[in-house]
Amino acid sequence: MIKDFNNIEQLCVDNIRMVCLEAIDRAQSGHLGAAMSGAPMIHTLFTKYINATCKNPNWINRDRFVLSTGHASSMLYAVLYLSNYIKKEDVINFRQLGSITSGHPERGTCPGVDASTGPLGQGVATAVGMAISERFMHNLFPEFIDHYTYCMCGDGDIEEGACQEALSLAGLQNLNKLIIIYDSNDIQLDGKVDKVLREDNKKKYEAMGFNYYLIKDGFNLEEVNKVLKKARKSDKPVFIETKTIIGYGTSGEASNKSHGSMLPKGEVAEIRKEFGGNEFDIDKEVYEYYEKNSVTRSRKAYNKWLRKYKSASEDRIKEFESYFDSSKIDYSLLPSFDEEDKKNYSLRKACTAILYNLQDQYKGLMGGSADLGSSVGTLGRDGDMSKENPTGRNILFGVREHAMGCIANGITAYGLRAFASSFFAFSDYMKDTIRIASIANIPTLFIFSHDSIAVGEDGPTHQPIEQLTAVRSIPNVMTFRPADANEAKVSYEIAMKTLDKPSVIVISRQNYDYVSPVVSDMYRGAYIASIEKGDLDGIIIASGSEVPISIKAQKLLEERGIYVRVVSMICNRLFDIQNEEYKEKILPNFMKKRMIVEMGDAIHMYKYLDNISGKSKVLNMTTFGTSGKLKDVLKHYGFYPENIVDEYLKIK
Ligand SMILES: Cc1ncc(C[n+]2csc(CCOP(=O)(O)OP(=O)(O)O)c2C)c(N)n1
Ligand SMILES: [Mg+2]
Repeated sequence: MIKDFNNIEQLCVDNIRMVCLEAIDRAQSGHLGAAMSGAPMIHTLFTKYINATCKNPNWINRDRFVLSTGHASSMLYAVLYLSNYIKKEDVINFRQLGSITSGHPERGTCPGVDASTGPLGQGVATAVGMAISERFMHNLFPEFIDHYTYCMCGDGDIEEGACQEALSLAGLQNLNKLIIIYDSNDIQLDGKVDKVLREDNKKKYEAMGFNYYLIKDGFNLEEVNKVLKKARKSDKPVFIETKTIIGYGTSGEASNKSHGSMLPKGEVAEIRKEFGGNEFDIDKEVYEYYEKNSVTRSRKAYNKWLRKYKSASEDRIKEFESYFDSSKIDYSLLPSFDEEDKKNYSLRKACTAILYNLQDQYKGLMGGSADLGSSVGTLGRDGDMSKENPTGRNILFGVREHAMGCIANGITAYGLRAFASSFFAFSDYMKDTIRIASIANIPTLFIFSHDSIAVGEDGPTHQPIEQLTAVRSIPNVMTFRPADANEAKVSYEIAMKTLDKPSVIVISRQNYDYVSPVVSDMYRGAYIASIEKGDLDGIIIASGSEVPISIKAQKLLEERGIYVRVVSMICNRLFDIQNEEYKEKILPNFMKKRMIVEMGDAIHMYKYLDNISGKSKVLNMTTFGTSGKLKDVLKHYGFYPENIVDEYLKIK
């Protein structure tokens, strides 16, 4: 790279490239290839288009920017540095323990990062969620919300199902302020892209409902600028393919050697020597350019918005802000369920009533299902969201679970609140989206029904076994498995009030035949669902639909003069953080005789047993289920009161 002070924009791009190379070289870790190929696009976006300001990185009307190629994080950090979000030391400390410039961008860790990215494909889908949110809010508050969602992606992204699912939906929804910029550098980690992907992108994305633009030379800044300008006037979402060269200017140029490998020792210093200046130096002209075209330009846009915002009526502002604030929900207004209701409601129906009530009280809540809305009972208010009805809060995701999880995360990260739902067996399609929500502290609501082998006839493919363990294992996730409508109501309330992590609510398919009144102990994760009627002999710990079966077993034992307690473990993570006194109240230490009843893998329940005394029994699933009538399947695997009694009596 040679400096050309007569071409300031090129000088900016090359300074960015130089700093990226040095940050990666110093860390001896990172991905230089995509930073070299993507630098012209990210530079153009930040200096000409993106309105977002370090003065208030959470400005609600900022343009959203998602770097779906999270591995190219160094170039994002470089422009965030030049735009005053972060310091030079942050760039120098790239990928070091405790630094805010982590290997892949992390929302909440580094200011200016709108989405945690790295798992390819998901960034694009998350951006679709943000674009949906923008359109929703723009239609309600055009004076406050009017911005674009930009997303840079790469070959790996567009090969991913989640990305394709999301783009297909974005086309259908006609999200015309969504601009996807695809770094088409022909290379990915294992080699040439055309060994694994050969498609006519123009035809493909036009067929999906996009306007497609090709930038033949992605390093031609005028061309990049011209196309971006056009893209902003589009009547459809935009897919811009920019042809570039991976690892440009390095010895690994145009080959997969430059994807993530380190350059030979001394090469970066050589490039710097030729370029001029010292390590991590930025030319004065570049600072000045960014100060004017990124920092000041954006700050002006922000100040202009702020003036307009402040001049709006108090009522209007209050109404606007209510979409981003769920704290006004009055939970005492949620429906209550008594013995009578169980005849009228399946747990799913009860959840529909709860969810409707929450949406009626809080207009920022929206969501839907992957074509199972009426089956899971998770329907949004105000009609189906569409181009014609952009404020409809029922999102028909189609059978696109992976994208649905990401889109819900995008909506929730935007500041609204989304729920995403399906059958529990298919939560596997969404697992990484729950995981990303957790890492990024996004409180998305994931709602699953058909939570056990009690699905019956649909058989083992539809009967979750290990899924409970899977979601309970994800750090920072609240997993609720309510046994009845009132437990479900409490689960929803806790989930809605939990703003720094996602919640997973798992409910049964079958009708529930048990109703407990709401008691305050339910809010502590586990409570005594049915107390022993005499001297305590042992404790049965269950969750979900196994609670009522266990209570029936309790009654049978009672007839024999054996008194057990049934504990409903609604959310083990919540119970685990209660104080010792409460834990002792529910699971007294002296009582070693305990039994777990769980119609799935129960690994997270073992900790409530006493391994030393051996006075314990676990009735759970260690194999897949089988197809058959619900009753027969439960009988086959021993999930009926008489068998629980038999198993309990075996505890010595
Ligand atoms: C879901 C997922 N699978 C695999 C990876 C590992 N990975 C990171 S970058 C990459 C190559 C992607 O190719 P491309 O988007 O063309 O990036 P480029 O080589 O151009 O930098 C792979 C496989 C990942 N981050 N996410
Ligand atoms: Mg590539």
